[in-house]
Amino acid sequence: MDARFKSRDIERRSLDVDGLKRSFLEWLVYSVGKDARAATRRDWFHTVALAVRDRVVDRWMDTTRSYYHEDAKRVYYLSLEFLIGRLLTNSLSNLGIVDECRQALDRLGLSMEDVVDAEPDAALGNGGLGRLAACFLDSMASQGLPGYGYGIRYEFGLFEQRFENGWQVEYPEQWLQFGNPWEFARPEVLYPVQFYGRVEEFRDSVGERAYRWVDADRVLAMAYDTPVVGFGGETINTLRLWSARATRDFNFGHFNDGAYMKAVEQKILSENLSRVLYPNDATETGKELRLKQEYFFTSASLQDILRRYLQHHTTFENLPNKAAIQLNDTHPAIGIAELMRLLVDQHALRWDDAWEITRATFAYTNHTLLPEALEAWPVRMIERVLPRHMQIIYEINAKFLNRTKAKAAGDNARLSRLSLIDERGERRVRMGNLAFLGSHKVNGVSALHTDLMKQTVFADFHEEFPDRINNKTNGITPRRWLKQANPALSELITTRIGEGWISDLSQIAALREKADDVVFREEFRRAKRKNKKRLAAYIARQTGEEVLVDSIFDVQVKRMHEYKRQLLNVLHTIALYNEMRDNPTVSWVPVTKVFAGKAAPSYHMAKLIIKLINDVAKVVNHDPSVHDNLKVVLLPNYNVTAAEIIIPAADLSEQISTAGMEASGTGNMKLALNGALTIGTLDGANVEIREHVGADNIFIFGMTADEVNDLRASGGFNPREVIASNPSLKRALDMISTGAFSPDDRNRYHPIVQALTDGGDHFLVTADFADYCRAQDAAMQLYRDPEEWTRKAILNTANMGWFSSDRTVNEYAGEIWDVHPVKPSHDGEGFR
Ligand code: OX2
Repeated sequence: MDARFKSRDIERRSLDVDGLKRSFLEWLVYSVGKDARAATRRDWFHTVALAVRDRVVDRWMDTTRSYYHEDAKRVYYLSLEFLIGRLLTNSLSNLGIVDECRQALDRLGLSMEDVVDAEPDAALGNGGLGRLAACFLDSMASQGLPGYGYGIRYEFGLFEQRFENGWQVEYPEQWLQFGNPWEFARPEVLYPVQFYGRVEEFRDSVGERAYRWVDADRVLAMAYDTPVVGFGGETINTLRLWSARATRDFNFGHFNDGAYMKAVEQKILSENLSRVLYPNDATETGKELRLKQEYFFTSASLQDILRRYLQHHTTFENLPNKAAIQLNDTHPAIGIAELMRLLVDQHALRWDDAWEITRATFAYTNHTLLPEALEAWPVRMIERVLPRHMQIIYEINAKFLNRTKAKAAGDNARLSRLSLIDERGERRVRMGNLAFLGSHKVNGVSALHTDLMKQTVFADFHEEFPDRINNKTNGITPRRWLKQANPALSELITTRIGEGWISDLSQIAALREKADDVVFREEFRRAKRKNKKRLAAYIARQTGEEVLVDSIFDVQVKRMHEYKRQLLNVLHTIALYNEMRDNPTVSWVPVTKVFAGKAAPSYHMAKLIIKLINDVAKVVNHDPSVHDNLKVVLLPNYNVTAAEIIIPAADLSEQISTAGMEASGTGNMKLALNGALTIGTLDGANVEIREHVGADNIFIFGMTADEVNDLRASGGFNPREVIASNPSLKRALDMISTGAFSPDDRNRYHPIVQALTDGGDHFLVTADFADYCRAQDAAMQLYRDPEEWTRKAILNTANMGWFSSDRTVNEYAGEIWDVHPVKPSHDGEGFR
C-alpha cells in the first residue's frame, strides 16, 4: 500500500495532540480546500468536525456490524423532532478528547471557543418533546442499547427569533447553508412514499379480496445518517433523517415547453415536504403538508425497518422480537395503519396476524393533555391524501368497536368516545386513539401526567386495557446538561467524588454529605459565580443590559405559552418593582429576571406577552429609583446553545405552569441538576423533583391539579374579586391596562387584561398570584443567607441523580422495548 495512504489511515484514528493537529491541517487543505492563512473560523469548525468524525467512523461501523451479526433486537425511536443543538463539544467530550483537541488547536494558534462557536445550532425541534428525543439518543448510545432515531432532515429548523421594537420577528434558520459535516448522505438508501390516488379492489391468487393503492403521486425519501456517539465512544448509534427527493419520472416528461416547466414545478413542490419544521409547540395546525410530513418519514422509516428485518428473516412473526417502534407522540401514529398496509397489502399477511404483530411492535408516548394538541385529522383529508390508510383505520375501528359492543351493550356514549372517529362536527380521526389501540404499551412522561391520562383523555381506554398505560418519567442527559454545559461545577464534582457520575448519575448522591462542608459550599458558590459572570457577559452582548452578578438570577426559559404562565412571573416583577420604588430605603436583595423563549408565529397572545416583557424591561431597567436592584431581560432566540449558557447560571428556576397542564417539563430537571432552587407548582415532574430534593429545598406554591379541576368543575371563579382583594395585583394590572408600560399605545395590552379578568382567567394566574408572591418572598429571604442557600442548592444537585435520561431509557428498555445492551466488537477490519 502507498505509504502515504497508510499514514493517513493511522492518523485518522490517533487521539493524541500531535495526531489531531496533523489531521486538522490535512483536512483543512484536502477537504475544506483552504490553507491556514485564509481559513475562517467556520473553515476551522468544518475541519475539526470532519477530523473528529473520522475518529468515530470505525467504531460506528463496528457497532452497526455487531447489531447485525447478533441479529439484536433494535429500538426505533420515531420522532418528528430532534432538538440536537451543536455536536462538536458533545462528540469530543463523549470521545474523551476535549483537552487534546484544545491543545491541538492551541498549537495552531486557534481558540477552541471560537471554533465551537462557529457551529450552527441544529434546531430540528420546538421544545421539550424534541429535546427529549435528543437526550434519549445520547442515553441509548451511552448505555450500549441498539437504538436508532428516525426523523426528518428539515432544511429549515425552528425559526430564528429577533426582537424588533420589542416584538418577535421570525427569520428562517438556515442551519445547512454551509453544509453539515456530521452527516453522511446516502443517495442509495431511497424509498418511495405515495400520496393521493385511489384504492383498487381485486381477488388475490387464492381468490381472497385484496386491495392496491393506485394512481398515486410518488416522492422519494433519501436517508442522511448522523453518528450518535455514546459516552466513552464504545457504541456509536445512528440517527437517520429523511429528505424528500422527486422521483426520476420528472426527467421523462414530454418535451414541449409547458409540460416541461410543469414537471419541474412538480419536482420542486414534492421536495417541499422536508423543507421546514412546523413551529408550533404542543398545538396542532391541521395543515395538509404537516400530515404529509408525518406520513413521509413514518413510511420511509417502516420500509427501512422491514428491509433490515428481512436480512435475517423470511416471515414476519418474529418482527416484535426484533424491532420495537416507539411513537414520540401521535406524530408518527399513522405508522400503525402503514405497517398494517405493508404487511397485509404488500406481504399478504392475514389481517389478524398483521394486527397482532403491529400491536406487539408499537408503543406510544403521550406528551400532553391539552385538547388543542391532540391530533385529529379530518376524515376527508386522510381519504384524499392516504385513501388506503383511511380504509384500514375504518377496519381497525370496526373490529374494535364490534368486540367492545359485544361486552358493553348499550353504552353508546362510551362507544363513541372509544371510536377512532370523532363524529361531532366535521368527522375526524383521533390519532391518540389510533396510537393507543395499535400499541402494546402507552406511557405518560411523569407520574402526575400518567395518572391524569388514566383519569381524563384515556379513561375509557384505560378501563378497556388496564395494563396498557404506564409511566416513564422523563430525564435529561448529564453529559450535555452538566458535564459539557457546566465545566466549572462538573470539575468540582469530579475532584470530590470521581467521574463515575457521568455515566451513572445516581452516584451524584455522594455529594449530599458535602452540603454541610463549608469549604465545599464556598467552591460550589465559586462555580456558580463563574457561570453567572459568563451569563452576564452574554446578556450584555445580546441585550446591552448590565446586570449584577450578585443578584438572584431568577430564570424562566421555555416556550411562550399561556399555560406556562410567563404572565404570572411578569405580574410579580411589576409588583416587586412597585415595592422597591415605594420603599427605597429598604436594603433589597437584587433580582435579575431572566426570560427566554419563542412564541409560535401564529400565537398572538404569546407574542403579545413577549412584547409586554420587553416593555416592562424598558421601564424597569431605566428607572433610577430602583437603584439597579431589579433588572428584567428577555434574551432573544432561545435554543439549545443558549440554554447551555443560561441554565448553569440560574439561582432560581421558574416552573410555574397551571397544575395539571405541563406533562412533565425537562428544563426543571436541567436547572435543579445545575444547582438552581425551583419555585414551582405541583405540576408535571415538579412533583417528583420535590420528592427527590426534599420539600425543604424547593419553593412550592399554588393550587394542586385536583384543586384546579374542582374549581373548574364548579364553574370557575371570579378573577375580579381576587384582584379587588389584592392591592398589589390590582396595581400591577392597572399599570398594564392604563399604558404605564406602553405610553405609545395605551390599549396595547387590553387582550391580556381582558383574558385575566372578564375572560375568566383560564390559566388561574390571578388565583395563584398571592401564593406565588409568598414563595418569591421566601426565596428572597433565603438568598440573604448564602450558606443556607448554597446548602440547599447542593442538595438539589446531589438529589437529581434519578432524573438522568439513562434511567428513563433503561426503564423503557426493560419494561416496554425488551432490548438489551450489545457490546460492539472492535477487533474487526474497520471501515475501508
Ligand atoms: C412537551 C410537554 O409540553 C412537556 O411537558 C414535556 O416535558 C415534553 O413534551 C417532553 O415529554 N409537544 N411538546 C410536549 O408535548 C407536546 C405534544
